[in-house]
Amino acid sequence: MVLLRRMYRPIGLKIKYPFMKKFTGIALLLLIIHLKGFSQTAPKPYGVLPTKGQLNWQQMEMYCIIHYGVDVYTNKEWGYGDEDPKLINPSQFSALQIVAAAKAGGFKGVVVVAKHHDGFCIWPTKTTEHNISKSPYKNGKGDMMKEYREACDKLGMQLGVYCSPWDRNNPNYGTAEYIKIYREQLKELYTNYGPLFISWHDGANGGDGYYGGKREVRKIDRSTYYGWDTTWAITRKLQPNAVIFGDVGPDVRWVGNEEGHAGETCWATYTPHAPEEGKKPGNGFVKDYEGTEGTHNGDYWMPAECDVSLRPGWFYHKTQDDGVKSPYTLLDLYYKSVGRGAALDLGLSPDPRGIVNEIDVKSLTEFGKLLKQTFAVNLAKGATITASNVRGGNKAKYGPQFLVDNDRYSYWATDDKVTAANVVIDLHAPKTFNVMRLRENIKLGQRIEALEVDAYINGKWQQIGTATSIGGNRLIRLTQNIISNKIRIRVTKSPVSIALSDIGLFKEPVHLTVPKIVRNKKGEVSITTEAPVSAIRYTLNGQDPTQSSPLYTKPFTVIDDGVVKARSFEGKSQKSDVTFISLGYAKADWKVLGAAAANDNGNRPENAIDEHPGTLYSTLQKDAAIYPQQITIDMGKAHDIKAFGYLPRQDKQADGIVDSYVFYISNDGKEWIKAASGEFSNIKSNPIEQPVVLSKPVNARYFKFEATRVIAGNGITVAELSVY
Ligand code: FUL
Repeated sequence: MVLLRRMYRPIGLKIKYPFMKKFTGIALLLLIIHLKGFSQTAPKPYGVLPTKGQLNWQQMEMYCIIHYGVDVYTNKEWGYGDEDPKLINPSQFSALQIVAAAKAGGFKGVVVVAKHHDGFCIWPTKTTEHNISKSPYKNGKGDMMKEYREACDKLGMQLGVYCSPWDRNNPNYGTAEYIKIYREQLKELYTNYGPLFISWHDGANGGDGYYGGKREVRKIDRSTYYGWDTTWAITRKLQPNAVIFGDVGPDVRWVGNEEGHAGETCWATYTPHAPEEGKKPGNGFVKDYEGTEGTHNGDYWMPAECDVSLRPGWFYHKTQDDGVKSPYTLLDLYYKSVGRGAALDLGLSPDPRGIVNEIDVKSLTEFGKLLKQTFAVNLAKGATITASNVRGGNKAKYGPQFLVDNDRYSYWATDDKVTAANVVIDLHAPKTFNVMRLRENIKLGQRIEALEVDAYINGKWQQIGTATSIGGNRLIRLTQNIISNKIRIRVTKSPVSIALSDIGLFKEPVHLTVPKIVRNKKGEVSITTEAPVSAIRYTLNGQDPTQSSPLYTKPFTVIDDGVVKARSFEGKSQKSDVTFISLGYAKADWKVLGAAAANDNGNRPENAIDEHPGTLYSTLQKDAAIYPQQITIDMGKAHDIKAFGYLPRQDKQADGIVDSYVFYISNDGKEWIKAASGEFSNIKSNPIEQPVVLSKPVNARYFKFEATRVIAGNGITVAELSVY
């Protein structure tokens, strides 16, 4: 700089000596070069930008949401609000064990459900009697939030809170008084438990509940009732670095499903569609969930969070012990959430003891190991990288070497006019990889719309991957190993100059494909794999298959209910994750005895018992429907019935999904006994099979499924009914 200043000095001087003229010319030339190049300013930020809290959230990538409360003891997903606080008496509650389980999976924090829809508070709040101080836990002296805080501090994890706006216990719910109470609850949580990284506000709102004994339906207008602007002002004041999660932000948006995946293209920015509210973020302003993709160059920085439970439900149910997601399923979800710039929020469900079950801990720990193994070594480190354009020619400031340093925000940039450019990564020797990571410096906004990746194989460039909406994190999981010594990245579309900050090449350990198990109406079970494996072994006794379990050679029949587990093997040491299917009684002899009229022949009642989740029994019609509607089944012979299951439609549509039911049984098809009734909680957001365990097992040949309410549409839809 000193040198440059000296060189330019002559320009501003009166030329006293003729020889200086020559110098002046050179200096002018240098100045032009300098202005074009070395003094080039940083790229102008593009569109809306993340806040400090959002940057922290992005870097966390993964956290767990912990559901523990009265539902664990009543076997429900949504408590009604009339549960006795005395239910909370865990024998081994340990926040440390729970947070450690999350940490073992590589998660960076926990969001604690401090109050779920049932209204029970796991901290000694002053706002309601319905809290932990009324439970036997630590003789009413317990405070689980405090224990979580201490556990997080001990383990270096971040803490967040979930305090349900909907409260089925509170007598004031639906009135202005409740809003005061809710804000008071948040204030307690914000002031007494240290710094929080997230305040999580659920979208499920209003409906039936206990409400202080009134037991009625309370409807609220979610766009006006909560007065979110005032509530968020409290969050900003008391927890300035916390992001606020809601269906539509304001800081983090819901991805729109509880399956754990974002869209293949997923923008961190979003413009909510809310004509009546003037496109504002907020819990109540969404018409349709467009959270999966977001909006290119949207009005708000509002990246997506993918919430999904490790188990089928959010709360622990013993019957779902077989349904814990496997390490590779979690890894797959990681690519589909974190790998698409979103965050993965994995549900953990402590069991009645108050700790994360051993089955869950095992899967989490193995998943954590897989992640570590995959991302331990960035094979692009040490590479020589050349770029087709460097901003102002200033390699020291904007050169491609920043793509492989450890700083997420140092970056390679191009000139303003250059919106498509390449970098070539010379690895110096052939390297084997199957995962690529790309990141932009999001402090300058989300800029890159599309890029393509080539590898130099057999003397020529071959395209191996493409990606859209790069943003804070983009992982490309390749379908096969690539062996190459040179990689090329071609940014093909960007509205402004490029500001790419990170390139990684990684090798995910090879694993065998997991088999798929299906059963047809005749009761025949077939097990297949996508790619050939040397052996598939299975069990019918609930144990995980080992090398000595029966070898699968051809379809076999399972008439009774039970669990089929399978796993692929290669050689002596390699084995896949375990997959399973919970089977009810085979439906070979089942017949429909009667049903509310189907809307057309393609949607016949028989589709409800054909073992095809894709076919529907539907009575949906244009005009308002009358409820209840029923379907009656003759199982051909009497069975011991412990539970039944309703599988809602699996095509992402909500019309006709039943959320309130009665289940009858009979031995002659004439005299009916009510065996169960209730609601299918959370079926809208998480449309998985709804298992209902009967209060006591019964023996019957006939059953009748009665729908008393649906979540949308006129009529009912049933993908499948099963009996266990
Ligand atoms: C949903 C709730 O209704 C579920 O019970 C659960 O808490 C999940 C994380 O959010 O919308």
